[in-house]
Amino acid sequence: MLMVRVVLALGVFGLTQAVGASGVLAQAAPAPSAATPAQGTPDLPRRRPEEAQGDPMVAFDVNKNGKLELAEVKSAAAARYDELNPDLDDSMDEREAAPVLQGEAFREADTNKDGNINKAEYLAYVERMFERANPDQDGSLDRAELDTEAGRALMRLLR
Ligand SMILES: [Ca+2]
Ligand SMILES: [Ca+2]
Ligand SMILES: [Ca+2]
Ligand SMILES: [Ca+2]
Repeated sequence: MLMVRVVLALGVFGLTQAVGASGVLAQAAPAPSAATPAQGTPDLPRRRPEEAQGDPMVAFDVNKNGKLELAEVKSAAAARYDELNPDLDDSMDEREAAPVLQGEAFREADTNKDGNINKAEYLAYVERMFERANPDQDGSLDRAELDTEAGRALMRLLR
């Protein structure tokens, strides 16, 4: 009778140890690898590029009057030009300009036809696009004007 109890007790003790050990292993091994994608993946598909770039009114309306004036648009365009032309050589080739100007638009902006867009050409092109987006010629773009094809084309030159 005593022998049976001892064997039983040893058996239960051994079982508890095995479960305990495998329980520790199960928690220690998969936990870090499972936590990494769980934190990274759910955010990525939700965040669309338009949301990441934000509202143009919020981004560029420096004087907060609810409209974009030509000066605000040109200052944003100048900053974008510097960003796209990190060698600061006042000459944006077709490869550097690709995020904002391609094909016909690049040739239209390149008014001296040297195959490069200098900053003055870029700002002059931005100004022409501003005028196209501003049919009432009141010197500023309101939300309705930004929400036209010409308005959206202009915004693509700024970011
Ligand atoms: Ca403004
Ligand atoms: Ca350059
Ligand atoms: Ca040029
Ligand atoms: Ca206007």
